[in-house]
Amino acid sequence: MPHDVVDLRSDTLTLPTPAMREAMARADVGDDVWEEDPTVQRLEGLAAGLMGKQAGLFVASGTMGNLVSVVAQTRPGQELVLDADSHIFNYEVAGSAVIGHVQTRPITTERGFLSPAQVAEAIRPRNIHVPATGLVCVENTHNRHGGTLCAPEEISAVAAVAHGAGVPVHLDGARLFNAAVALKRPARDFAADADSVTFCVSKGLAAPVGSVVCGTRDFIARARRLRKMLGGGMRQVGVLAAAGIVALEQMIDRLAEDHANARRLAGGVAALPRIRLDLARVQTNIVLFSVDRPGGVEELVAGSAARKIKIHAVGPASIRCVTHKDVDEADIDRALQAFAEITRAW
Ligand code: TLP
Repeated sequence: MPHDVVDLRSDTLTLPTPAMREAMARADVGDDVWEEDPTVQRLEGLAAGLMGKQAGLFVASGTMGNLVSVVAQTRPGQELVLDADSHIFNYEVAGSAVIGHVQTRPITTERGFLSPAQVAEAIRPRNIHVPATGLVCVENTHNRHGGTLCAPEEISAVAAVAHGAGVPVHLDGARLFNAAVALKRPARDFAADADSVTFCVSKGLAAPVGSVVCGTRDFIARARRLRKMLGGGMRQVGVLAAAGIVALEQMIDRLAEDHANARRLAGGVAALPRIRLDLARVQTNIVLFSVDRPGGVEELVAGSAARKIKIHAVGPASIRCVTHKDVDEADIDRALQAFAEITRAW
């Protein structure tokens, strides 16, 4: 059955699979605030195993996972070092500042990843005038840089510098499995030197809700208290965790299809007039491009919508398309056909 609407706005729009619905209906549940939900415990154990960490914590969203990770590992008045285009800095409603009383230190990078030298330079000296550096964050894959990825070794190199200064590292791995599949490396390699890691089951892995935070038992105990403080202590939430288990057991390997579709889309988009797209940056399931024509973004978004293709402007001159399991090759070709019609006169 061809899809009526082709939705390229985000992989968060994926619908749960029939296997997920089935698992949700059958899930054994208990009160998770009492730590009595067996399905949540299974998901957390599975996640911790995949990340090579002692423990996991199921949270409502990537935003909540990042927030509890930041707050659990910093003290008020400390500084959080991160890329200037990071999700935490741009799209998490300043939670680190509001809840954690942490100052962010955004650093501009070329493809979303701080180099070890940049981290070394950003870490504050001991000095009565300056804040202490509390945490370094890495985002992989990188959303605002268009799904770019970094290798496990790059994270380890950054962590070595941070740890040398006594500073922990958090990995915002909302789309970590996309990086793992693209580089054919186990997810745990990326998390090896991160003190905490968050990944989402609700994006390309297609579960309806949720992320898992992983780290040491002690860190997870602190994160659990913070989750409760934020109102994220959920009760018979095994019905949601059940879908997360299916996501981890069945949906990781197929991310390769999304990456192939992203390359197909990018190849077509790059050939359109007045479009700037760096094909070397199309490394996973995100296609980011800019439109070099006043009003061009609006024309493309509206023209696509009129053809039942949903795309998303992420800046006055840029558009992001995200591939996922509810978009197939035929949908990509339909989107390319629409873009060609809209830009024909450009
Ligand atoms: N990203 C969403 C939007 O918030 C922009 C998307 O559609 O891409 N880290 C990264 C790298 C993310 O891309 C996101 C979500 C999050 C964290 C937050 O996850 P949620 O949406 O579950 O809070």
